[in-house]
Amino acid sequence: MSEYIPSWQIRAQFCKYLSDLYAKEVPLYNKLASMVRQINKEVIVKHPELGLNIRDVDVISAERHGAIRLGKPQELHMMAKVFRVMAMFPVDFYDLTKSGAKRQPVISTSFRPISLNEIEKSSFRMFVSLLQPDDRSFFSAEVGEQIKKNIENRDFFSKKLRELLTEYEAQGGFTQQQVDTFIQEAAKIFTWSQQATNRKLYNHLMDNGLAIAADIACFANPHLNHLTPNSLDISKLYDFMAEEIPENLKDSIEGPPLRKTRILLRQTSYKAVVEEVLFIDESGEKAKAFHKARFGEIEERGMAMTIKGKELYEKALKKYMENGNQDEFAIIPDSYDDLYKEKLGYYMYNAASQAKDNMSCDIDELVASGDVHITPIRYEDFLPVSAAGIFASNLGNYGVEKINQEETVYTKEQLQDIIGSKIHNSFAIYEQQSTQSLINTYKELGIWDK
Ligand code: OOG
Ligand code: NI
Repeated sequence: MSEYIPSWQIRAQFCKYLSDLYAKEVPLYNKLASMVRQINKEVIVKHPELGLNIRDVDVISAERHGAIRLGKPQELHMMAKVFRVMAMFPVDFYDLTKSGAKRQPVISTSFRPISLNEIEKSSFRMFVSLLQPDDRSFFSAEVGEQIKKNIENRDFFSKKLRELLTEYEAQGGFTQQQVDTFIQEAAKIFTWSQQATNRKLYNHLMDNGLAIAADIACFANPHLNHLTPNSLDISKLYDFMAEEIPENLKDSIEGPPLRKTRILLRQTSYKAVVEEVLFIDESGEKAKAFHKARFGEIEERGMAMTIKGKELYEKALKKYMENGNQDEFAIIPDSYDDLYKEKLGYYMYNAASQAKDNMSCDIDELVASGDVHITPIRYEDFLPVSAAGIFASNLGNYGVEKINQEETVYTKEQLQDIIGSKIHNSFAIYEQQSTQSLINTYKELGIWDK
């Protein structure tokens, strides 16, 4: 037996460490986390059909994701190595320079577990964005250079962490003692330092709707900007937040509206808290200022959708963004059977009967006859327009509305080169999971070898 700790345990321990750290650093987040647990408890009691146990409320309410923003390619390259230890791999490419009403000068990916087994054990993931200071539709050449210069020499990966990563590569695993040090050292990257640099650049960026660039370029390390516990009923929790913390609440829930069937991802947040920071300039001169970066978010995950399903969602979303009418989403059927029949969502297949003679090998017939059960696969990714909405509201509605100059083209390949490995395609992952369960079901029903 290997003495090494399985990666899912490192991921779960890391998530818990960050959660405790963030709750300590941001009292409002601590309050949010307890509100999440309270509403989840109520849902579990009221809906026994969910098959959830009240004893598991802490696990059910644990964080599903966090987010950080990086300033330069080397930082992303190193971060990817840190995530690899926790079996968190890049999935999907999000270009936020072109998403949503307020554009942001970042491109992003999500580091997450990929296999169902890993996801089940700990689904924690991290949304990671990389600033694009060379994008001339956001920054002049002069400002772009100032940003780059300001972070040129920063290095928030401790010597100990680098050593550990080398050891990990050589050994292929970590002992619990190494895990403890790894988590402590990795968590340092995500802490809040209160110290900022280059007040002139900071003010310039803030004055020009580029709060995100200020948040990235004027601090020594990429503080965790939010964590997101899992909610079983986000609409109910939102109403509760409206009673308890009304002054901080984002004014809407991102994603699909409330429906009978849960699809994709619904999320909302309380807005970033105002925190005092101390600028120390080159001359040594100190000045106090206030910065808004750290917030708390909640999410409720539903079914992963096929390419066809997501296209339908995007079509409805586009219209909704134009006219504000939620009825636009009615083009997406609201029953799991219809979603299945129209091939809009991904499902796992399970044999519900014994192998019989003359069994059909048409999966749709087997589902209709009840010989095979289907269960929706949960969506594990993000939605670019929702992400842009979350960014904007937490940056005090900052963001650039229109790009006047020629648009820069960002590609998944560019981001892959920086990361140093392939960025997975979420559709392919869901497709593979669904197909594998279909094959297993055929085998169980004796159809496979016929
Ligand atoms: C990330 C915003 C995106 C989400 O849940 O869509 C995100 C950020 O603010 O850095 O986390
Ligand atoms: Ni988020």
